[in-house]
Amino acid sequence: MLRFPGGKNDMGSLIESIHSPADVKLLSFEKMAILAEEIREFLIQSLAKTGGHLGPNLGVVELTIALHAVFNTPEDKILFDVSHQAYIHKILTGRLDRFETIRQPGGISGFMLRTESEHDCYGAGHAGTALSAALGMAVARDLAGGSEHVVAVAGDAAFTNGISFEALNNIASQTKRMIVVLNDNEWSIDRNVGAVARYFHRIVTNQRYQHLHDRAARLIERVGGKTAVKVVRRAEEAAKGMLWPSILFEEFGLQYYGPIDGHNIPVLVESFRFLKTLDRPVLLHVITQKGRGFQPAIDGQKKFHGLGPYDPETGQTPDGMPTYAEVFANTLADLAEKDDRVIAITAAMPNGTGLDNFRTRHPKRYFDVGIAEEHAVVFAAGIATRGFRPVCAIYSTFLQRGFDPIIHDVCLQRLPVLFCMDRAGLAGDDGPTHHGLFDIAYLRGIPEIVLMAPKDEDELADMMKTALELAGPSAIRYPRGAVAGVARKADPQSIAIGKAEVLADGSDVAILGLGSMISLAKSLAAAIERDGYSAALVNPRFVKPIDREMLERYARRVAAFVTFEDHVKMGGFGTAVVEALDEMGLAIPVVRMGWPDQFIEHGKIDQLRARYGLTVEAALTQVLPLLARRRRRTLVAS
Ligand SMILES: Cc1ncc(C[n+]2csc(CCOP(=O)(O)OP(=O)(O)O)c2C)c(N)n1
Repeated sequence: MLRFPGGKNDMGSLIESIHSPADVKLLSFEKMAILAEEIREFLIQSLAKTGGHLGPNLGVVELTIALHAVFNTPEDKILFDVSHQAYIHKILTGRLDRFETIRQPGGISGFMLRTESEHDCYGAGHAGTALSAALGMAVARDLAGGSEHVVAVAGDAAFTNGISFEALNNIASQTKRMIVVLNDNEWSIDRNVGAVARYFHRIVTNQRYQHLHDRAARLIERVGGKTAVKVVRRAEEAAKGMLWPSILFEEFGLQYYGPIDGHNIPVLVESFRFLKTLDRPVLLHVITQKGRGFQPAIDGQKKFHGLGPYDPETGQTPDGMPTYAEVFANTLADLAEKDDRVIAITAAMPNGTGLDNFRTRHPKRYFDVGIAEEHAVVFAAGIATRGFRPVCAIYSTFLQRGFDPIIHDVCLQRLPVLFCMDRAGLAGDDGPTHHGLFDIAYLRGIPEIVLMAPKDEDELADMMKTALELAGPSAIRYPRGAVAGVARKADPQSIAIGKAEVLADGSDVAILGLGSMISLAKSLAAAIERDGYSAALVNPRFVKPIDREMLERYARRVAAFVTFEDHVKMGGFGTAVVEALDEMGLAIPVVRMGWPDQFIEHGKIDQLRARYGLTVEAALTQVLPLLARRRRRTLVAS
């Protein structure tokens, strides 16, 4: 029997009877409404244990039921932008029995995953891809002479993203059949921003639309669910009556329908039935409420966008340690008190990056540009040309979107932009779309940039101060979550560029732990010393410029280096050490500890480190034979 721990006992029968979209199609509108309520209750109870994107999913329950009532996946293709709101799609496509494993080690993903189900036609995790990928599928269908429908579901915030507009620019000239669903809840993670958000808001609040919409919706509800041809035709007419010209989308060549109530199943179903008959690309504007059915999520939109476990009655979450994001944002706000050239820029992540705090203290020097990382970087470059000190706070994984402008706009022009990369390292539950495992590799090869990683929160503040004093570009990477918990100085101090910090000297092995990996390096040093060897422990601080003097000094003394990094080994910090030693003509073994050349699945960080050998034990098995060899040689020589 079903899983409504603490939930309503009389619920659960319908949801359990849904094994595939075919089962949804058998339901009457009344039954679909009951199913929607069961799914809500199930999500609230289940995600309370696993965590996840509760708010976005509560908003699209009816929308997803209606999509599966009308379209036939896997033949028809339904894409979700970001795909953090695809939980109901997972439930309706045969994954209810595995749902409680979502985001858990070995369990189903929190995002669409092509390898997980034939119903997941396209994987995602980053925003703005659904329209382009859907257009690709529509064009491929047209070339192959297929007849399937392609539906892209994208949130209002996806339309703050350039890729969505690049796709819009192409859709009408490249296919005659494609459906875009604009899921408009007026929220990104924070309030959605910019002219596009204001434009959607004006449509939704227009009085004339309200009147038209109410009339049409009443008619559809009266005839809805009845299949007699005449009645269906009347419903279609009513759906057409919802046409409300939107200059923006019409100019792009998409016929615009809506806005319609995204919680009204009959209206949604009839609208989709009508839209699938059209031979032109269309956009259906659907109004939904994020967090619907769970008051704490409605009241706490930002928190419930995505979160860890919570109390399913009250929405309370356990108190946590301060995070790197908080230290970053408070430090930046402090530095901005003393330096009015400091500007903070976020790409739709004021909450996650901590910049909410900066906004409160320096509202005029705070910019949320929407989900527009590429723009954020070029925008920062422009600001920097005028003598300001822009700081782009962007997660490591999302800054991948800004790669070209970091080279072309920032570094090539040697502009003093600081990139603060939160979530650098394994992200854990969110999985491979969100792991920040590539930033060293993509930044290290760019001339001019200074790249740092602090061992703790106090050093993060020092590095920020140092970076803001530089004449050129810089970047700081720090991990997700709780800080190390060290004592903080009253004021940050500048540090010497390109100088590592030697925490303990030693003569047999030099262990370099980049950033928060210093803790593994420390444990390895202790384990090695227990075996009677002398280990130097080094906090490298800088990936670039790397401390060659320190490397040379140890290369002449020790039998081996060990490098630890929360990053792929290929192109990472350990590679930088190997390259520097090679360039200096110093032949010495380097044991590189980092992530292998493959995508790492979602899961708990400790478990994944154990699985992939990013552990003290794994390092020991590689380094001890090297040390023993030298000891044997020394004994023979003496
Ligand atoms: C490139 C990129 N930048 C930032 C994010 C972080 N992010 C995840 S969901 C989201 C907001 C999505 O809002 P919307 O598309 O309107 O969907 P909603 O959650 O409101 O349903 C953001 C900013 C991301 N996934 N991808």
